[in-house]
Amino acid sequence: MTKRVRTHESGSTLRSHRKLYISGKSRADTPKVFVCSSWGTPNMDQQNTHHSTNQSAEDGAISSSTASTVVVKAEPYSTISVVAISDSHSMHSALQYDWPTADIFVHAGDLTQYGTKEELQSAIAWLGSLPFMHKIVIAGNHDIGLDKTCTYRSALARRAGTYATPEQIDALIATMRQNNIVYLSPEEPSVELFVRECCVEIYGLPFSLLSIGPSAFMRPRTEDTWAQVGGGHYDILLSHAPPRGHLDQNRRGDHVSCDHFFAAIERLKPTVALFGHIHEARGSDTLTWADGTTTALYNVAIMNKDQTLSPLTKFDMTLRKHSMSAPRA
Ligand SMILES: [Mn+2]
Repeated sequence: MTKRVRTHESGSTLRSHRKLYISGKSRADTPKVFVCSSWGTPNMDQQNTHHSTNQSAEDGAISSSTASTVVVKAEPYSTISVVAISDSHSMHSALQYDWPTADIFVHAGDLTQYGTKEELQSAIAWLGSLPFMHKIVIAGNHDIGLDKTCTYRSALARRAGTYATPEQIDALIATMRQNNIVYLSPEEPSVELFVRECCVEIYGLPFSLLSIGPSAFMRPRTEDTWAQVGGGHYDILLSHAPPRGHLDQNRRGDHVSCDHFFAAIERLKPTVALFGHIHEARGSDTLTWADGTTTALYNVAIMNKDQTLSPLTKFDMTLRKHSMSAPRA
């Protein structure tokens, strides 16, 4: 796998934007193919329809007698699968999931309970052992040992280790990289994954609203934590806290989450938005926009009030293949 880094300006701050490719195949290496048929919506009945008269449909080889009717295959979409959880709170050794096959695994924050270095080391080792090609992780408000600015210290943390120094935080993040874990943070919030000829664009931030208790990456309601995302297209937006008004009700029934995350979803209209944090609001919902497109929302928190664990969330996404060129006139 190769990893490319490009920087681009977002507001006044340079943010790195990572590109990951499977099988060492870069975007530039991906051969261009041309489709002469119409580009309909994803339809399994159509996916095996080939519009070439004299090609081997299976091998995808170009076979045509005239340059103007070159056809490879009429499958402009692929379906990729995602498994997502959040809020494992150092209970990962208790997760007895029979992990399903999936292209991408996402953890939406709160890997730990107290955020100590030792808890994070354990969680990273567990993440590294999971059987997924791509693993995407953000921190949550409990993950103090990933936030150099957080001064909160739990009196109970001594049971779980010691808090990381800034240098040790860098080492923890380096360990994630060594374990093939993509850690999205305010400094490196986005990644492009190439899966089944699709480019999956993901943007993730760890923020939640300031409140009592473990307060890593917490911000006041007045701060627009999603201002840095700017414009652009993302298939998945990833946040520790939910968007306000959706899958964010606490036990009293109050909507307790982030206006700015909802505004970012409304602005960017991602295919999927993933989050956790409000454990009791676990579930899924769909937003339908005025143009008919939709955003699927998933609160993937797995920790229940009685410390039992919920099933993991798995879903498919149908995305346009990146390697397809626009149809010729
Ligand atoms: Mn949380």
